This record gives sequence, structure tokens and C-alpha cells, in this order.
Amino acid sequence: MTGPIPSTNPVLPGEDFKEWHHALGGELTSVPDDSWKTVLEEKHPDMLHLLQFPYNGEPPKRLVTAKAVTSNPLHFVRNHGGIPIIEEDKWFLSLDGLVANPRKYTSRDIKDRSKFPQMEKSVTIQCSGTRRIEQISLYGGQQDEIPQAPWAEGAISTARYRGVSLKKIIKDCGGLVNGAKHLELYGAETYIKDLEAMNYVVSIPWTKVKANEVMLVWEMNGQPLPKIHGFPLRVIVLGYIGARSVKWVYRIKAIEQPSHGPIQKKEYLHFSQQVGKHNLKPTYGLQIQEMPVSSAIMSPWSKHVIIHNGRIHCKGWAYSGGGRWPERVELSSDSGFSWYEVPPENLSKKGRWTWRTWEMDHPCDVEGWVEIVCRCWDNALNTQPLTVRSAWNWGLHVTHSAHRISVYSINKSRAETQRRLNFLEERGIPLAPITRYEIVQTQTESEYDQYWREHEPRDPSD
Ligand SMILES: Nc1nc2c(c(=O)[nH]1)N[C@H]1C(S)=C(S)[C@@H](COP(=O)(O)O)O[C@H]1N2
Ligand SMILES: [Mo]
Repeated sequence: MTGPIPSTNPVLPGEDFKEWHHALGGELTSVPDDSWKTVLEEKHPDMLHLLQFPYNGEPPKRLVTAKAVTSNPLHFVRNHGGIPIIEEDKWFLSLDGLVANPRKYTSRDIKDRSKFPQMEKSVTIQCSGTRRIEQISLYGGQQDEIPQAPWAEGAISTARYRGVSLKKIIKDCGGLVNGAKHLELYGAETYIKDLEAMNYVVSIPWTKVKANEVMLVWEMNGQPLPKIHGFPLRVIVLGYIGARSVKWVYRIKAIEQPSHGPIQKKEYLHFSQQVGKHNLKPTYGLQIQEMPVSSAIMSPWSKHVIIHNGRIHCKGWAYSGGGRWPERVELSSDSGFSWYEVPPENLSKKGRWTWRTWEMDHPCDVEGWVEIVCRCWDNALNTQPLTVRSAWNWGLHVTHSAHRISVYSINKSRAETQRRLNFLEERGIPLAPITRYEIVQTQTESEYDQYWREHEPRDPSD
């Protein structure tokens, strides 16, 4: 946590998780190897593999916002365990708990249009760990965040899903009974937490289901759901953090209270700042559901040297949870004092459940290091805190402060700068590294003398 992030890919191997699976034995022995095999089969070769097992990966920066809809091989992946290999015709979904008529459904039942109307939606999934690396690199949190992956800006992706509304299935079971208010969702893989093995289990409130904002999906961007994204069926909770969108779902149980499973109860909690890890009682934490408005600059990158004509071309994304959407994106090149609006026509189409990608030629007159900052205003005029620290929290979730990058600006609309660039180019001298010492002659001796003849001396004479 306090050392540098390794530059390997996979960044972290996840040996402890592999060993726990090996130690449990039986079918679980081969899960870490199967998981990596599936990654190599289903994901883009350029994915940034943050954690090999459980697999966590995000697309490289240049590809995150290359398209407003992410292709399946480039969609980020956040796993807490292995990737269950499920045979669709042996699989079924159980609905039980506080429903009038508990039932089991095959995948054919769920896809039967005569039983359940189908819906298609474009949805952005954002992990609440997105941009965590900014919190880690400034102030590492509890050490056990290490296996939770040092996400950069790519733990957010957008896809078009086909499925059915969970509300219709609940109705088919005769509705909820005896004070049921939440639906507990069970994922099929083995998840190990504090040396206990269990399933991935979280819950969502019935009000969200009732609003038709929870889908059970089997198709992603017109393709069958990839194994790594939850084949044969996953939950998609519109506008909530990714953690609630359970993959490989095989059981849905109606319950009275939010799930007591450790992922609901002990993880994805937002704690106030000034309590140590040993004071973090789960009941002190807010269970994270809707993500606040956020944004990120995907191009250029921090530490890039940019030769430009007084405008730096910037690209990125903006997103707001809970059915809100980005209305305005702004950039600043003076650390956040003055802001320029991204022209509205340079934002991708708005949707209630999707991010907007954007690009802009951002005015930048000065040369040398500049800090470019990006922030978004959503349709409810929520905007982002300006510093990482102001929103820092235990668990390092929800990094939604204005995104800052430092770049080295070379403005060739300045005549001397252009002349120097020409000089270097004519002689085949590379500009990089900018830290190389270089003799620069900007005035002749006589120009210098001339100046002092015409101006007051450095020190007053009386
Ligand atoms: N069964 C199961 N479902 C899961 C997870 C998991 O580990 N197991 N991870 C969750 C988290 S934290 C996120 S951010 C999303 C990521 O979805 P993706 O891997 O399809 O991008 O899946 C969610 N659903
Ligand atoms: Mo997540």
C-alpha cells in the first residue's frame, strides 16, 4: 500500500487467493487456472490486468472512451472469486424466501417472450473502486484493500443489455409476502472472505425492482453474455454501483432486511474519515448504492509532453449514478480556478443510465507544467469535490473528486517556441527528455546592453 505499484501485467498475482482455492481442493483446485484461461479467451489482449486472481482488469486508457459503447472484450471485469463454468441446460434460477409461490426457472422460461416481455437498455456499470489509485497513492487505507485492485479510470464501461425486468418474475411468483422489502441475489462462484468460503451475495431494495430498474440479462451488445460477465444470467441494477449487479445469478431470495452477507454488510461501505480501521463498525458505514457524479480525463496522460497551438486536445468520460446524467463537463488548466465548458455537441448522447464520453480542444496559453482538471455537473447540478483528500474514505471507495493530470505544455503559437522546435527538428535533435540540459540563447550581448541603456537600473540610485 505504501510502496510503488508494480509495473508488471498482471500488476498483482493474487497468490493468497489462489492458495486458498488450492487448499479447499476438489473442483476448486483448478479454478484459478480456469479463470486465467477464460480471461485470455474472452478479453482484449491489451487489457490492463490489475489482479490475476480473482481476475480484475480494465481497458488501457487509450481505449476506455474510444467508443461510447464498450465492446465486450474491453469491458472492465471485477471478480471476487473464480469464473464458474455453467452449462446452460443444467442451470436454473430459484426464487424463494418471502414470495407467495417459490419457483424455479430454466433459462428457456426466462427468455420465453410469451411469459415475460423483454427489454433492452444501454447501461454504464461503474465499480465503486474506480480511480481508487488516486486515493491509494496519496493516502493508503486499510491494508486489506490490496487484493481489491488499484483501479485507475477504467473500472467503468457501457454496454447494451437484453433481458427481462425482475419485477415481472416476482409477479410471476405471486408477489412478495410477509413484509419482504429486499431481494437477496446469489452468485454461483466461491468467494473467500476472512478464511470463510461462501457465494457472492448482496441485496437490493424492492422499491428499485418495482420501478423496473433491475434487469436479468443474457445478452450483452447483441452477443450471448460472456462467461466472464456472468453467463448464463446476470443482474443489472440500473444506476447502482457495479457490486449489486450480480453475475452467474442462480438464486433470488425475498427478505425483510438488507442482506447480512459480508459483501452487503462489511464491504462497499463508505466510512467517515477520522476513525481507524479497528473502529470501523459495519453499522457506521453507509452502504454504497448510487454513485455520485464523476468524470475523468483519458487523454492526455499525466506526465505527457504536449506540443500544441494554444489548445490541448482532451478526451474523457463523465457519469452520474441513480438515473442522473452529465449535463456539463468543464476543464481547467489552472488547477481549477477558471473553467471552460466542453461544447455540448462534443458530448456523446445523454441517457438516464449511461456515461457520456466527451472531447475538447482546451485553451492553454502557458508553457511548462500545467495541471488540467476536469469536473462534471449532472442534471441535478451536483458537481465534484475539488481534491482527493476532501472525499478520501476508509476502503478507498467512490473516488469522485475532480480528476487532475499534470502535463508539460509546449505552446508553439509562441514565436520563440516554434523557432526552437524548428531548430531542434532541422538538426534531428529529439525534444525528449525534457529534463536534458540544453544551452538556450535567447538574446545577443548587444540586445542585452541595449535593454539596460533604455531601462532603469536593477537597484535605485538614491
Ligand atoms: N457473482 C458475482 N457478481 C459480481 C461480482 C462478483 O465478484 N461476483 N462483482 C461485482 C462488482 S464489485 C462489479 S463492479 C461488477 C463488475 O461487472 P463486470 O465484471 O461485468 O464488469 O460485477 C459485480 N457482480
Ligand atoms: Mo465493484
